[in-house]
Amino acid sequence: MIKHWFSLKSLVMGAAIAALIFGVVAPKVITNAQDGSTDWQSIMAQRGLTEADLRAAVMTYTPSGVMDEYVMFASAGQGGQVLAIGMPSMRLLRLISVFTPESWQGYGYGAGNEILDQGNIDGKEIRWGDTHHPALSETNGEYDGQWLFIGDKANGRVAVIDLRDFETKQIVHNPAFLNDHGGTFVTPNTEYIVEGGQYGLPLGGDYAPIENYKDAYSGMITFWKFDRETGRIDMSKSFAMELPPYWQDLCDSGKSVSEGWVFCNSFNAEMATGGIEKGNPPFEAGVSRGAVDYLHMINLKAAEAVFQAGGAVDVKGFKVIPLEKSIEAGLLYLAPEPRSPHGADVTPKGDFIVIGGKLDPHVTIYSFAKMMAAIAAGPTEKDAFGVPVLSLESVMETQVELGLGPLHTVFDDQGYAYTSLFLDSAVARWSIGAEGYRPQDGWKLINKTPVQYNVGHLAAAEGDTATPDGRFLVALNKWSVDRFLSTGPLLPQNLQLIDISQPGDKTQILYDLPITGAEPHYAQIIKADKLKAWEVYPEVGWNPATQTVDPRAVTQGTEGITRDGKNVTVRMTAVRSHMTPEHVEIQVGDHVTWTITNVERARDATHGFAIPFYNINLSIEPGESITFEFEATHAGVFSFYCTEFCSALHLEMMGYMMVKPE
Ligand code: RUQ
Ligand code: CUA
Repeated sequence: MIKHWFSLKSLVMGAAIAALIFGVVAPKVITNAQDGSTDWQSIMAQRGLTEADLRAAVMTYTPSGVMDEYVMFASAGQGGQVLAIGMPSMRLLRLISVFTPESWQGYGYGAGNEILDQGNIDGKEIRWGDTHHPALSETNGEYDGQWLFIGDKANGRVAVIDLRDFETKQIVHNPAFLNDHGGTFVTPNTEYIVEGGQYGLPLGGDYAPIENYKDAYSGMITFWKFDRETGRIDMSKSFAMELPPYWQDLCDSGKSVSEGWVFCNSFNAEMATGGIEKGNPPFEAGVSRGAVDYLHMINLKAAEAVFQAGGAVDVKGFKVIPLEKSIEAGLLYLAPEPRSPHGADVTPKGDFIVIGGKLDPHVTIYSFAKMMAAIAAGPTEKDAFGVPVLSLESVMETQVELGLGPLHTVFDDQGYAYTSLFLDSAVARWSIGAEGYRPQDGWKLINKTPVQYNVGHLAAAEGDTATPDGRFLVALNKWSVDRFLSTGPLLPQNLQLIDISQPGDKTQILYDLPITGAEPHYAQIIKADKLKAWEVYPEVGWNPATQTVDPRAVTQGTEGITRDGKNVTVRMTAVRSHMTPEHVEIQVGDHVTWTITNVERARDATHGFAIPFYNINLSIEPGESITFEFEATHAGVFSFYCTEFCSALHLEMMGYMMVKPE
């Protein structure tokens, strides 16, 4: 299917240009004596590679020691984590554990437990998440490389990751609601992190019979106030809005002209309640019965004012603006969307909102200016709850027919939009026919790039900013089927890197990256030079939870074990290739508080620390200090050791914890 729109000559030139870009020296061409072909030509022939393949290789190959230009942060679905992937090499750089314990990073095995515990709900320990949509922090509508946010669809939680050390710092949960989907998205200066709901539920997690769905169930959107000073979400300044029990789905924040507004699609205006076993229409039919659903337009600026003026009520300790209040204050408007919509994506200039059609071959483009005019003119319709409804004609700019199953749309620097076509397994490139984009082309489909297979989201380089970079697009495909060697019935997902640097129908798949672990729903791609990650922790004794030196940190020469009744304190340092002390003698019944400080300053000199049986496993990065506690419940001799192969004498980096019987 790949069009050979480039010649061998342009390929060689491309290689030369790539060599210039990547700073590599073009290799000396070796001629094969037998047939006169050059070395790379015979390799091509041997491996059955085409010119297109070679072009893809040249565009992605990144020699050892050469850094990638972009970093993609992808969710890791029901694995509860986030992946950092270098682009264009598609090298996996880091897994960041967020909602799920992870032993390599020592997350949840003695360290990180207090962060995981922040995500407990009503005291119930929850140790996984379904991560969907990562959002990078923004300043003036541009990624600033400081923070990353990610939502947990299953349990309605949001996490904060600090991009100085790529570690999770906070997990929050709105006690008024148990699931989400339309998050996370940030406002252009990261004042708020938006967490949209998904399935209708009774507020506050209460019980209500499903027969009372319309009256007793609600939708929800939460606005988490982010405090850059503390690097944490401020619960006391965060609030939510009750919405009708339509299934709000994907949201996006307005930017530039539409800054201060938030847009969400929804897909159960029918308020279907399922129950196939009772002879009711199943959800899949009931939810798509009607001809239209509702785009939600939320005036966040005005909602914030209502919340600050005391217009929210308390639901399980969280401030929620009731639906009646939102209607009265003009915070919420609806507009019809074609049946079974998905995705809500704001164009780079903030002037249009694109909604995919799942069961409709079009994307529908809404004009923000028309929305404002229609609101000013006064909506004539209301929905079943009294929410004003703007007519489709009054707010729609146009529709573009793309193909089967349009879902999500991202943007580039050439005025093109890209929409994933789930049923077609393709990426549609289409032109935005408005001023500032591609008025010369009008609103029209340009080409479709087949992808393998069942594409969900797309991510474009700097794609959710006010000024996307273009160049690279990634299709996040749900199925890989025949793309990789078989790993049994459970197959990886397939992330495909696509070259979008050329105009018109010249798009090319460059690379397939199988992702194991779980499904990366969405990703954001940031220019690598915006990230300013620490090489080692700034000072020895650093506590990543507070991002300051921990007063409990241990310096060399001050190690030791002290006892106060049943409370034992172990103060330990780790450095290649020993831990001090090496003998830890305690008794059954002791409560142990154990601090280990990695006093290394060398980059990458991480030590692990495991105590068998006691379920302790830490990753102590250079400069880091970790304190963990446990009860000495079992007598015996336990060989603790470093789990990172840190030095030639790594195997000797161990000690004995001797627990005497009572
Ligand atoms: S949406 S299923 Cu991002 Cu297409 Cu979650
Ligand atoms: Cu430290 Cu191995």
